[in-house]
Amino acid sequence: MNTKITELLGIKYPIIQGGMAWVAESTLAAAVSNAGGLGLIAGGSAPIDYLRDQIRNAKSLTDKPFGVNIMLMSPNAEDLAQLVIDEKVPVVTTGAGNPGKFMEGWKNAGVKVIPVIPSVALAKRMERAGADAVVAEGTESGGHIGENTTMCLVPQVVDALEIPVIAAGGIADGRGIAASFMLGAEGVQVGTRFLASTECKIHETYKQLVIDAKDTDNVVTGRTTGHPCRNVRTKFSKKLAQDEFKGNITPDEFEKITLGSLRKAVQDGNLEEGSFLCGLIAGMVNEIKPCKDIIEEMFAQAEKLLGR
Ligand code: TUI
Repeated sequence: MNTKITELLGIKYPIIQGGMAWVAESTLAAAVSNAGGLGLIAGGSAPIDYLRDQIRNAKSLTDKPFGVNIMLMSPNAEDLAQLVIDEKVPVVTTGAGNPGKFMEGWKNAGVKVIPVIPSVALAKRMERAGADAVVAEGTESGGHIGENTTMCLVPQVVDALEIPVIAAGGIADGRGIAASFMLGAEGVQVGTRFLASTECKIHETYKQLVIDAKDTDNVVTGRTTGHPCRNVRTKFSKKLAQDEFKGNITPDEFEKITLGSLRKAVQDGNLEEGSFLCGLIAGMVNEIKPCKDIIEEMFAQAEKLLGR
């Protein structure tokens, strides 16, 4: 399945793995890249030495292209922006902010830049700044989200830009890929489906929550802080969202409660204090499989639906 994205990135299938903070490490990234997609290591707010090790480990696990996701709200974003240049990482995706100030350095170093954007306005700005493609991410996605949906955002971004658009948010099977292509996307970004992959190193409790989740088992926290975040519904996430809604906690208290909560979910499977970030499509994710099987099955279904 050749598209502008497979050509741009030199990959077999037009699929990139979501840059999930704390989740997307070198083993998962290499598995996705080895299966013909583009694996990503998430910078999150991890220390630079750890990320350098992760990048080098991915290089030892795959000879295929892989990328790094830079979460722009991280205090380490500037150092990581330089690290990807020093380590000659071929692709960068960015999230949770505007990467404009790093663009020139990356472009000069030959790094392909794919910002994740939640709106047409930001997409246009990214194209003007020299982005190679954008990920148009709908509010169905896990983690930090915008307001617009994949169905509405993707075609509007496609119409507004010349560069290729990758659809994200709510895609976990071949129907999601086929639908994205119908909306004009040239590729897809998939996060939640890879949480339930054999190679994903998250705590078993996290994987089981994703597998068990029904369509409605989802909660958005952080609406009062301006940084809404989509999670699996647990007692913790439900109470947090309710307390926010009722005005029972201040944004400062919210920050204190959620500090370190991603790590507590991913590493400890801590149901009392962990934030299990996850997209709305989790209800359709019911089985743990190797990344290769996930990707091949998704594209076999998509190709059939698209009549290719
Ligand atoms: O970034 C993501 N998803 C994430 S980041 C993350 S870690 C985190 N945890 C708590 C609070 C915040 C982050 C977990 N999940 N997706 C891409 C994404 N980017 N979604 C929304 C945006 C975005 C928002 C505003 C991109 C640009 C933007 O620009 C505002 C501006 O500066 O103009």
